[in-house]
Amino acid sequence: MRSVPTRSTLASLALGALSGLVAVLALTLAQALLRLALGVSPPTELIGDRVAPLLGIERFFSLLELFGGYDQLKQFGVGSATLGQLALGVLLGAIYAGLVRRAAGDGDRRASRGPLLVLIGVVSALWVVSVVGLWPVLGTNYRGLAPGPARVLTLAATVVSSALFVVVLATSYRLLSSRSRASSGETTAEGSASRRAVVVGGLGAGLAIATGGVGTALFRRSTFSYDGLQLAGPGIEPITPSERFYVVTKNVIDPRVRAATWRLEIDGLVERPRSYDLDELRSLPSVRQETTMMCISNGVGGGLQSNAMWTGVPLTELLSTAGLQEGAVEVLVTAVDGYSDSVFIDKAMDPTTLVAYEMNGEALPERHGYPARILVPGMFGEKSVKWVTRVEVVERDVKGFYERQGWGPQFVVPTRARFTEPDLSLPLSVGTVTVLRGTAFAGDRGVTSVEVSTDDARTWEPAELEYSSSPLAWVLWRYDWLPQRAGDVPLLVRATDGNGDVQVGEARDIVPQGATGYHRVMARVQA
Ligand SMILES: Nc1nc2c(c(=O)[nH]1)N[C@H]1C(S)=C(S)[C@@H](COP(=O)(O)O)O[C@H]1N2
Ligand SMILES: [Mo]
Repeated sequence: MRSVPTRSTLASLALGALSGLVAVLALTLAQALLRLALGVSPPTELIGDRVAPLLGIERFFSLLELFGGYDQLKQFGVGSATLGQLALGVLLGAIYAGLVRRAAGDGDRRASRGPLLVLIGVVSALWVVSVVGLWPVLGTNYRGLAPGPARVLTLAATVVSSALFVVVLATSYRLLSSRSRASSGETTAEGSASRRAVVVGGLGAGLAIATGGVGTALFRRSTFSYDGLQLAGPGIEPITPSERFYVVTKNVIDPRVRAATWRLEIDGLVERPRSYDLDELRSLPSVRQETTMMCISNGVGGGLQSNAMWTGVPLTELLSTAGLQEGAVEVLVTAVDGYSDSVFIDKAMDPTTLVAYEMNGEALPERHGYPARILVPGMFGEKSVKWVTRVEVVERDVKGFYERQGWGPQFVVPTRARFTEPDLSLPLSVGTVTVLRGTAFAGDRGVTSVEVSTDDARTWEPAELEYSSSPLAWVLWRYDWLPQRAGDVPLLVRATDGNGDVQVGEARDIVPQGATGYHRVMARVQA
């Protein structure tokens, strides 16, 4: 028969739970401080990166829909992992208390080593499970350490914080639960016990406040305020100001790379592997190159695209200096946030593929990859790895972060055009010329012409290219339209690329290779 827990058993379990809470708060605070100061990613954050590529694209998209966006999904991910960690801490505290009570029941107070050993065993087992599970992403470091040292630092941090948890748990539980020695009088014993309770409670409250404070500081640095920033009309400029340039990041908190520790390694199948620091990279002959970028998940008419003037070193120069070996198939590009993507060797050796360190004449902004990013014209933004630290020449096709999720396998930007002005929520008038404007982009093939249809794709009229500068960049077009009848009029736009190919009119989903189809909008025309 199971014994009914006595009140004091429950009291012990409660004290254990409280000790567990104090200990897990100490652990969480340590993790948060390490994240803030040294860019060490805690398991609660790493787990998202470990799981995201495994999700499968459909599941990923249905989760995005379920949570209402990437930001919300990320918040749910870290939030629930953190809550899970807190709950586990509390549970371990209660279990520990139960074990200690059981051991004390056996009479020998010295036997309390047993529970401590069990606690150490359980925490070690959890540590092993998380290290094995998170192994592929342990090389992440948001201050910019190279993957090798980053993995060592992350491992050291998990060892230290696990040990901290055990020590704080055992100590607070001892403080909370120990009766004073037999020699002391009852009142003093209770007095000191409650004093200790106050100390532990105060410690817990202090830790909670400190954790909240550091958590708030981390939240302020999080990407929630800008991830998914779109560039919408009206008033789209030829060169997008860096602050308005669209942003996509997998991270909850983006890297803040220390230029002093940053290195770019060129290795793998090369004769002379080497690494560059930022000064060395900047001292190499550079090019200025206007290039438009677009995310694979940018729907027809969407604003996950922007155009900037980049400065950098052609990757082909670095690869040639290193000397490609026979059998090179791809370069695998890795970044400080654990993100990676691959580029076929021909594209990597194309003189327009850059290691860029300036955007619009200034050092890359942090959110766009400071101190350096890869820029792969003609391919979706996924390939343009930010915060790059390593370019490894490999002999096989390696899948990137999103490719493993199921995107691709083609990442070539299809030709597409869109309307950006006027604001068509406002009505237009019959007989009044309206200036329609928009962008058109054809990867690295250039846009040679843009046409507009005001009769649902029966006839097409040429638009004027107001801005057209480089095959790697978008064009800005305009079309002066004179509405001739009242009612709802569908407007369509299409572009032709530098190969003379008219854009695909057939609508294709965003998943898995990026959307195609005409941007079709409705104008409300009044008499
Ligand atoms: N290291 C790293 N590089 C990255 C990403 C990332 O999350 N981490 N996101 C990619 C995606 S999906 C896109 S569309 C582009 C966006 O670049 P931008 O934010 O500078 O516009 O960066 C790519 N490079
Ligand atoms: Mo993207």
